[in-house]
Amino acid sequence: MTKAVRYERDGDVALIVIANPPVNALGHAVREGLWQAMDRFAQDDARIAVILGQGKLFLGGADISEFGTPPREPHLPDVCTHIERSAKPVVAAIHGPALGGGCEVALGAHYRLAMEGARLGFPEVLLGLIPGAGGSQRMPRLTGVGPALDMMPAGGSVSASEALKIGLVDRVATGDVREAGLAYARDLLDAAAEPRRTGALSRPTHDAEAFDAARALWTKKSRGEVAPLAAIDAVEVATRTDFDAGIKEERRIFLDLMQTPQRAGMIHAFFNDRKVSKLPELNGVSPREIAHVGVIGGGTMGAGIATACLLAGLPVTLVERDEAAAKKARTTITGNLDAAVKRGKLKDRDGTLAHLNTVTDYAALGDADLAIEAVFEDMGVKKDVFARLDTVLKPGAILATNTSYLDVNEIATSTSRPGDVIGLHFFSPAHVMKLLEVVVAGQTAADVTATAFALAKRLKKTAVKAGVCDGFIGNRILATYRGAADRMILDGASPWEIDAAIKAFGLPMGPFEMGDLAGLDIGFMTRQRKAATRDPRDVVPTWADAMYHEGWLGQKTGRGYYTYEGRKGTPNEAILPFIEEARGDRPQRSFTPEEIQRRYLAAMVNEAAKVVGEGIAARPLDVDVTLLYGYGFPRWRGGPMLWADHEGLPALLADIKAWAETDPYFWEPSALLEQLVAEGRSFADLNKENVQ
Ligand code: 3H9
Repeated sequence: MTKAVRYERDGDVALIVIANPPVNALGHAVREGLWQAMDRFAQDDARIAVILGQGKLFLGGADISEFGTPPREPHLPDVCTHIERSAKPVVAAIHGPALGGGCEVALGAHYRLAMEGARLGFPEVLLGLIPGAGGSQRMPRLTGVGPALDMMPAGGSVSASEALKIGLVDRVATGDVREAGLAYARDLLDAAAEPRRTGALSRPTHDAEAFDAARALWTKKSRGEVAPLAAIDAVEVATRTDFDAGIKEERRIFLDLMQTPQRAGMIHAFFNDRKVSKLPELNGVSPREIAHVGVIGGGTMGAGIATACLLAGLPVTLVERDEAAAKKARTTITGNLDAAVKRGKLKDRDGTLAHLNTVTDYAALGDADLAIEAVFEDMGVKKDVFARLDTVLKPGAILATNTSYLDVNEIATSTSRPGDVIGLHFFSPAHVMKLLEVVVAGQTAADVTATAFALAKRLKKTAVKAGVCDGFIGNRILATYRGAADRMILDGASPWEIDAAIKAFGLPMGPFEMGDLAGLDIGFMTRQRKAATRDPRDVVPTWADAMYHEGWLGQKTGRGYYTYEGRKGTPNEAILPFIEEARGDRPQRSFTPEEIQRRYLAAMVNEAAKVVGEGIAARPLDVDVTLLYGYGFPRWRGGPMLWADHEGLPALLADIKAWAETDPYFWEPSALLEQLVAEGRSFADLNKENVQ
């Protein structure tokens, strides 16, 4: 037996306990230990075995850190089959998550008990894979193809009671998992229960309609991601072949996917999700306690932030300038909560709403531990709000601004406590979007930053630390790749070609569709704001100004780069004369989708390298996470910095330098990129050097 698996006895019952913290991942030692435990069970006089996990969960799945290394025997599919072939009955007693390979071990057992609070699921597609240890063959045999098609392409999971309903488990219990597992085993012994092998069940019925519907849905949703459709294929295999052949075919698909860059991209993203909050400067720093949040401003953003806090169980006091605005904010928040109920994210709307206090007097914030300002994006207005907050907030309270580009250091000067000031840049809609940029200003105290990260976790958001600059990490990089798109228009590409190419790359929207959705007045205002400080060599999209003056502001006016009927847009060719005028006698050329993608991505990466080089982002991985969660960058590509590493930094820099010959201002290479190329290093190397 390995250290990771213990074999114990309680009377007639063998207990096989997996103890591999933190998540009982099925690494080599666990697989070997499970194999040996099953051998021992076969040989001793125990009459039934219970497999369970030690700690807070059953099994977190295959050990992801082993992916990409040569596989070592015993392989997980064989371990599951070894369990299933046991001549004596085996029970899986599941508490907490049983995911991927963990769920497959449970399916290898003959009986399954789930504790309340357990979750069974197959998240493999979120790693660019499919279940690879019999899950796609055993689950449909137990539940029929419907639940498997709901779960596997989505990487989803079900609760204990849902699992019972669909036949994935046999019993749900409460209390201690070991006690419940023993009790179930004894009940099975009393009933003289025999081994019941899922692999021996008959083939699930092939439901052509269900497969067609699943393929149609995932062809649309997956945008170039291959694993969801491969998961559907694997489930279909279960309906067409016998079990052994099905297992072989599932393994083949799994191993093929293991070799893909998509798998590498998804796993890069998985580990970055966790690394992003590990900052050396926060080691040993305790966050402040947050029990009451104040929000200033109840527009879309403020109401979204208040909703996010309420959904996380935090009482909110929202300050608006008058009764009418406060009432409107309450209505917006109520609507947000109603939508959360509809999406199944909230049960008790009224109870949650009872934690909202809408007021017009800052004095009501006296008890708040954190106040988040979400008022009009203007330095004077923000400073006024912060000066007022400074007078009413108790000592130790945190003053946060939701600004998306303004200088947080300057905002902090309007208070007597700059150490308590921080930027919390939420993305709209704030109660839905996962990203939170934590903007750490010059004097922000370490425990204030730690509190921001703790808050993000509580709000179920991914926090990225950013430094102060115009646009921080995300919006600064966005401004640059939007600039690349504008330059391609001047050089001969159409907005619609650019949008199509960017969507083909895997983003949900192209830049011009995005502009239409956000409202083209926003871009116009930004250009106005920057006009005074704009470098004369910069390109101004004069056609976009002309569109603004026509009142073509995008979806909200029914016309922008596209003309809308409902949400569906068709190219608005009436903008072409404006574009022609902007092009003047500039030489024109055509662009292939690949050329468009390369310029757009190169601009993104070049600016991102500047952002890292200047210390605005701590590491390349912080940029990857920002673009993934805030800007729709396809997760299966891992992020722009991983994309750049795959493309090869020397080739990318060579392209940037070639474009710089005609447009040296825009394509000025990042010093960091040049340095990495000169030293033969990659962004991945930089990540490794800067991760704890
Ligand atoms: C699979 O099973 C394939 C099979 O079908 C076929 C095989 C042949 N491996 O998330 P946390 C680390 S594919 C290795 O903060 P939580 C994680 O990096 C796999 N490491 O905890 C972190 O490390 P660190 C399918 C893993 O309590 C630490 O554990 N399974 C794994 O919030 C704590 O993680 C999945 O996709 C792993 N499988 O949530 C499940 N999982 O402390 C992925 C975690 O150094 N895991 N780590 O940063 C999860 O969803 C969550 O971790 C879980 C616990 C819900 C389990």
